[in-house]
Amino acid sequence: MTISNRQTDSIRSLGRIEGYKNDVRMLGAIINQAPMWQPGAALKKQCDQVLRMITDLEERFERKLVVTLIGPCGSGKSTLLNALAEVDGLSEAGNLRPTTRNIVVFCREKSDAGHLSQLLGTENVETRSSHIAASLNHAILIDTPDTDSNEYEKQIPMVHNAIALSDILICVFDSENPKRRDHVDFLASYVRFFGGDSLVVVINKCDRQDENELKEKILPEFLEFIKNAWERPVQTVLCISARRHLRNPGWDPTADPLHDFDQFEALRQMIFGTFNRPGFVIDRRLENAESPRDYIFEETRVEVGKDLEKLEAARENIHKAETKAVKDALFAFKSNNSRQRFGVNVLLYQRLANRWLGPVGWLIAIWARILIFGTGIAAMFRFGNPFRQLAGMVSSFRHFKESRASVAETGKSHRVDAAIRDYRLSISKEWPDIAESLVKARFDKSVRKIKDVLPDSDILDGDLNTLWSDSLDNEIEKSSKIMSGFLLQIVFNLPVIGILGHVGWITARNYFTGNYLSSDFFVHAFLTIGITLFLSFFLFQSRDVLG
Ligand SMILES: Nc1nc2c(ncn2[C@@H]2O[C@H](COP(=O)(O)OP(=O)(O)OP(=O)(O)O)[C@@H](O)[C@H]2O)c(=O)[nH]1
Ligand SMILES: [Mg+2]
Repeated sequence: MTISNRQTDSIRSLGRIEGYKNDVRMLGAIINQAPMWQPGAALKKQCDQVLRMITDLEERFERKLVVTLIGPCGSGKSTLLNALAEVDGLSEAGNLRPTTRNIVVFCREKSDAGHLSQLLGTENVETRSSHIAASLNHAILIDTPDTDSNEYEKQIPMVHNAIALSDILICVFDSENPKRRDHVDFLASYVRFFGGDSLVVVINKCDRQDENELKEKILPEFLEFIKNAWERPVQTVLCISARRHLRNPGWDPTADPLHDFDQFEALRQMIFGTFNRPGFVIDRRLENAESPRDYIFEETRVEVGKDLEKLEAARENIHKAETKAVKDALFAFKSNNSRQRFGVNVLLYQRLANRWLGPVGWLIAIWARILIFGTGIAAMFRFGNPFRQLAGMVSSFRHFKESRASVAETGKSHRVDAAIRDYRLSISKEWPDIAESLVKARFDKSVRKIKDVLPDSDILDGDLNTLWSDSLDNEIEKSSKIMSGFLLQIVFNLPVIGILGHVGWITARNYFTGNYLSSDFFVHAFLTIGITLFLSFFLFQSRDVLG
């Protein structure tokens, strides 16, 4: 693979990692939307942790692969590192516990450990190298202090941080006591983030066990134990004897190795071959970013799954209650219909007055004024009700919107209050049942208090008002447009304009011939024009009634 190929691979991988982060962020946002659902708090916390992990991983994307040895006190981590480095005293190993108090970084260049030292604290990190380290081009190896010694208070946070910065965990267990519950549990919270090839389990000191017992009893039992504790099987398990591969194993004459079965070479190959391969680090990090993402989604799925039936029942209840509440609120709005229709009528004529031209337009403008200033006069002269036409056009929801016209005229309408009251009342009646179903679905008990659940009445009121006024405006605009078509205006204006033209022509012709008309003619003409105009207007209005 050429350098540029690797670079494009790395860019592509970074893009995918960004995508994983986005997935986790979105999941967090969804969980946030249900703050009363109790499992959500823990899930959100884990989402944040996963995000942090992926971000850390992204930041070290260009750095060498970090392979970390981790295990309980005295399991042989330091001995294993020494055996791999081919220098016996590289990391202090021994019988006095704990022997390793710091993070020991085995790497090629001192600078390889710079980033880790910075993040873990320079006083906590020691750097070592040997001639073997020269081959570590793409990986670094870390020995950690144990987490169960009497100095654990200082060491545990250090190990936590080291794990968070690792790409591969090599968990070292002591074959003499592999089923160490405390340690397996300590690791359980991490291993779920290290999937597939990122997790290697090593059983050390196998030389102390009878070969058959090791293969037929100790190993299978351990695998079963760890599968249960970590809730999944481990892909790679190797039985080794680290001490055997020291320059000077220094066996006690009474404690020679009991057999030769040893998978140390496979482990060595894995670390210096596979892990150290260029390109491996990119694939590994990509997968290491994917596993926590998958983990948190799976975890959420499991948690939601536990409550799914109850949540669906609650949703059904809420839907029913809401439909009923809206109906009740609508009913409150529909009362006192004539007033609200009048409000709409006023608004509609104002729009029509703007749109209509010609004599009929003038009359519409006058009519709009009359509607606004004299309710009494308007009632007397009312020929038809254009609103009826409007009323047929939209569904009952529009009655909400219509009422806004009266609301606008009279300020804050008592009808809005009534609707909100009825809405609340209706929901309150159903709430105990809904709340019970939610509590069963692990919602916080405070969900029973309806006050905390329904929006504040000012907000509800504001929302409804805006909704109605917007829809009403829209509706009136639409109707006024339909009622002001160009052809329509010509048809209704034509009779008056025709007569006006005719009267004008007669008047002008007689004027020029010196034959002056009597005032009777003008009174007559004026009345004809007036009557025609009123008739047109009447037809215009009744068109809506009939149409
Ligand atoms: N028989 C046998 N003993 C081993 C083997 N590996 C390590 N030991 C011994 O186990 C003891 C502890 O080894 P260390 O390497 O110090 O263990 P550690 O896990 O680094 O211990 P801490 O740093 O204290 O957590 C030492 O006396 C080692 O010689 C092995 O493969 N076989
Ligand atoms: Mg050690």
